[in-house]
Amino acid sequence: SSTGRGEKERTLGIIKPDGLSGNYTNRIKQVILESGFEISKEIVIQLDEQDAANFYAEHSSKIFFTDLIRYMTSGPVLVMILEKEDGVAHWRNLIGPTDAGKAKITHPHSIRAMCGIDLEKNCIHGSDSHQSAEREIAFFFKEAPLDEAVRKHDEL
Ligand code: RTP
Ligand code: MG
Repeated sequence: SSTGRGEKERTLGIIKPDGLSGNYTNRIKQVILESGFEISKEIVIQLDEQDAANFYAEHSSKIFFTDLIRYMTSGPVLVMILEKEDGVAHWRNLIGPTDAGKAKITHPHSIRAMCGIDLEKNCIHGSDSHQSAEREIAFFFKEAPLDEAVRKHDEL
């Protein structure tokens, strides 16, 4: 949901290992910028199994979980904070449906249609709600210095 008229909403995007190794980064960023998003932060990182399991904890009981963790740890990922009015909904719309194979038919202009392959290897992630976005942004970009100082002070 939007944060209000004229105000930007943050969301999280991840170019998954297949997107990065397939050299889709520049094309994806072009689509992002042309669609009116600002990329306010970005990092390239290699997730380990624990990171990926924590990030996708909501799927821990699914049959595809083990495959998902293997996929997300198969190489580095590029994590971005994206900002736009009603950013969460616009970003989900821009990446397209989870199954990239189907996206090629039903949403040919989506990012998943451009660089994904199937239900698993869909090349890009998008937060599914405002609340998820804030959790996921904190997961990758802990705004540490102040928070940490406050916590340490509270522990004294
Ligand atoms: P994401 O969280 O990565 O943006 O994807 P999503 O919301 O469209 O889909 P979600 O249900 O959250 O699934 C997370 C990721 O798990 C992989 N997946 N594999 N083999 C399968 O049945 C299956 N289903 C999902 C995909 O990589 C999906 O993006
Ligand atoms: Mg999801």
